[in-house]
Amino acid sequence: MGTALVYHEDMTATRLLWDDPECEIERPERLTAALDRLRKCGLEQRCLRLSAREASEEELGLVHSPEYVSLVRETQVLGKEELQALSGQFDAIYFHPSTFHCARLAVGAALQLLDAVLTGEVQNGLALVRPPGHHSQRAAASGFCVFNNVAIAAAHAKQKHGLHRILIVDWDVHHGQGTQYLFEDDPSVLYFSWHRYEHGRFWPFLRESDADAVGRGQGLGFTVNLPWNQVGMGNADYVAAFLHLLLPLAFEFDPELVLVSAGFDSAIGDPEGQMQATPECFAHLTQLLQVLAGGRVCAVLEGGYHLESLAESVCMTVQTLLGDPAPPLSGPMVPCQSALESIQSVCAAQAPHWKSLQLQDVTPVQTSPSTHSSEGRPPPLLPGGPVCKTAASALSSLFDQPCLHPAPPVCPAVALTAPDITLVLPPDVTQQEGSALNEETEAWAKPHESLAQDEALTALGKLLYLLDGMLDGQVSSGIVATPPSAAAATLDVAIQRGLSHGAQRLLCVALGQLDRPPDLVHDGRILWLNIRGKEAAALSMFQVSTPLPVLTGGFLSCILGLVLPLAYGFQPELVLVALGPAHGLQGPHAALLTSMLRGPAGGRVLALLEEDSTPQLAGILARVLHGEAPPSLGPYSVASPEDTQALRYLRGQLEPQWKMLQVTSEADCRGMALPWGPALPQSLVGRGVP
Ligand code: Q9C
Ligand code: ZN
Repeated sequence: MGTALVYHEDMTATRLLWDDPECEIERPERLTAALDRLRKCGLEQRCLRLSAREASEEELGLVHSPEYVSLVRETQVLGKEELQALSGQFDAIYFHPSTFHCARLAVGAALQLLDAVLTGEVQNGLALVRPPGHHSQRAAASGFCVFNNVAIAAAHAKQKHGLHRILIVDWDVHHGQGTQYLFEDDPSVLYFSWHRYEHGRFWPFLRESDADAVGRGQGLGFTVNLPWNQVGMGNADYVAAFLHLLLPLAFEFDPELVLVSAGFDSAIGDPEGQMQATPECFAHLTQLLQVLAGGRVCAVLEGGYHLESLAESVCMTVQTLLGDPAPPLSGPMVPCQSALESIQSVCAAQAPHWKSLQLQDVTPVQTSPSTHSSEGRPPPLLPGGPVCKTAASALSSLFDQPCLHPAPPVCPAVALTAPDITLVLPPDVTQQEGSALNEETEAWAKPHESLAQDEALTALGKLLYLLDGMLDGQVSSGIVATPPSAAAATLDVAIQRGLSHGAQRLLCVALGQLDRPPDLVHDGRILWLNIRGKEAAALSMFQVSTPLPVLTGGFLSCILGLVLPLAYGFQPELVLVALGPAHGLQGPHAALLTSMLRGPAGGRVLALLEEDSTPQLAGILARVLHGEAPPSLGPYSVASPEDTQALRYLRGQLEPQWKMLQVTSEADCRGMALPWGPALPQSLVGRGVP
């Protein structure tokens, strides 16, 4: 349905006219750098370009007082001295004769984007604006922000479009206190912000930026603050915050629209944030938000002061809005101690208001006194013991292996044998069909009795084409349908083929009656995850099974609390999702799972279905693999006690090895039993271990 990019060159006009080290970072080049990069990457050309309009004074009045609007209007005619004097009355603010015009364009851009999305003209979009908005309050400018662009957009969405539930995700590195104040008693706007806080020692130095500020009156629980108490937060910390905190709440809230206060001062290199998240991380954050609200995501620029980092992060965001798979994240996916403490304290503060957080252990943690300097990345978690150390080192040695070809932007292929489903194959895959690979297909099929019949063989042939296409980087994702009796053997061949092609890490998510192939290697190249409805068991860190929860809350906590943390920790080159016999998954559930597994695998997901699955299921999976939003799961229903127990049990088992599973800090899960000990294959032990 398309992505809008809203902009107006006039927004480069406002600038600092005097010396002020605090304000000089907010400069016109921020916009031109971002736009230039979007053009160079060919991304601007793929968007629907919209020229920003000025917001009306009535629209400004949705959140600002008439007196404040008049005050800003009057700055247009002031001289430099008067501008400087007035600016001094606010915190970290400069006015320029063009500021009023620019600030109205910034609000107008956000509104235009919102209207385009809510009328269905586009699916999502980004407004590239200056000045930013989230520090701006009803009657005050603050932190380079004059009018609160995102807050006005939210108020407009309620008033003009009749929306009832709007999620604002503020990933800027500063606390959007302006937005918080404007909606703190409003349950129709869920405001989530993470921000550099350092126990209150970072700007804007507010007590109400802490985790225990949860909203007031009717709005209790609808303000969610995640304070970062150390600098150096990185990809693992951000993704963990989304998986364990934001997304559970967001699914329970079930927003009709997602507004992003998209500041990129939370990215690596930024002088304000001092954080470590790479630009690719914003592709993942965007992708994670796109599963909400039917994919209606409106991102509006806030901060971001390192021009390179800003430009690249903007590109990552737009590329993902366009539906391209997120590039794999670099670096070990291990959240730091301080991040876990922060996430945990938010869970504790919010648990009374959200069912989705009640499954987690909510005992508040004591913030441990910092033993290291506040500069630089906090040291990684101390391993819980020798076992963890071995596992972690073995895993990191796996990551040293060269990567496969990167997946192409979007190029899914669908290979189905059922006649009533459209066959969509990219030319390079179809052309080879029936040629040399047929012999190879037969060779692969030979050991498997269930692959003897024609139908099974045809499906296998298609699977092998697709798989090779994916491993060579020609095709990003695919769907293959097999006869039910051939599902297990086909999956087995897919795994063997992947390994023989040189795949170093293959994640296999098997649903329904599909057993782990008996002769599978135990060397850590395969993470086998069976969601099959029997019992929760971790036979090793690479072999996990869990019951399939039936209620929405259980299903979501299984995906967000187990499957995705494992997948992000494993960083697979390829994911096989196999919907086997009696998988029991409804279309929307299967779509959500498949859609979210694109994240950790750089988009390389191969879905295996049974031939007699409905054409609707194949269609829905083809669409999510193409980057479309999965359909809504419907109203939230809480997880069953059994589901919660199973999840907790598996977490307890696997947390020491898979750090992305942690929501409690290390101290809390120490002492959990590890019945299977190190369970590391001999071939891995010692590899790359100092
Ligand atoms: N060195 C936005 O990112 N100065 N505003 C903080 C700490 C104010 C940031 C000084 C920063 C305002 C939209
Ligand atoms: Zn900021």
